[in-house]
Amino acid sequence: MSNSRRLFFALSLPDALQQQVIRWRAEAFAPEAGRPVVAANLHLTLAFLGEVSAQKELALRKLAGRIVQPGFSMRLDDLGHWPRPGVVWLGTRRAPRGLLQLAELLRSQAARSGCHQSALPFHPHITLLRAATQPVAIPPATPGWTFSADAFSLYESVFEHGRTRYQHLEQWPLAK
Ligand code: 3AM
Repeated sequence: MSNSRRLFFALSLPDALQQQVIRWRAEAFAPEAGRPVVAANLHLTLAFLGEVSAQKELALRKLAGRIVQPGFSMRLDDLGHWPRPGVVWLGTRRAPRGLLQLAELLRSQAARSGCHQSALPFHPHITLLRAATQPVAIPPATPGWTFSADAFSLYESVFEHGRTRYQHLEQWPLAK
């Protein structure tokens, strides 16, 4: 499977929001809480595809290009810790319908194309810290940023030189 790639659909965070989040994170969490995700890697995963052949990737890109879904806004007003995967995350208390519909569509297209989909319900989140397997003091609140999504993207997860980097491959607009 040498020409397969590890892919996922996600929402990108605007650069300004990435910078606000990492500045706040440095104050809000102790250094030993976990390994901070670098600013450029902050994203909200919509559908994880796994290792995908070039042919399947092409088919999934075509399907993504036909999606007509409205853009949406959400408040990033929720925080949590999943000790088992060791993830501290930023999320929303009220996921907008547009977000849930988009994720559902991408996940069902992926499943129909043979990409195994987790049976766990979709929990929209932006991973802030990894390797957070010990108890973490979670701040009582976030600054309550508003995140507006007007597009979604396909990314490749590349592991090289001991690091994971997310390569942006293609973006599709959400309707106004
Ligand atoms: O950073 P988050 O949590 O949004 O956890 C992985 C990351 O999501 C997730 O895909 C994103 C890009 O790597 N991921 C990795 N393996 C996965 C799997 N087997 C997975 N999600 C579901 N099932």
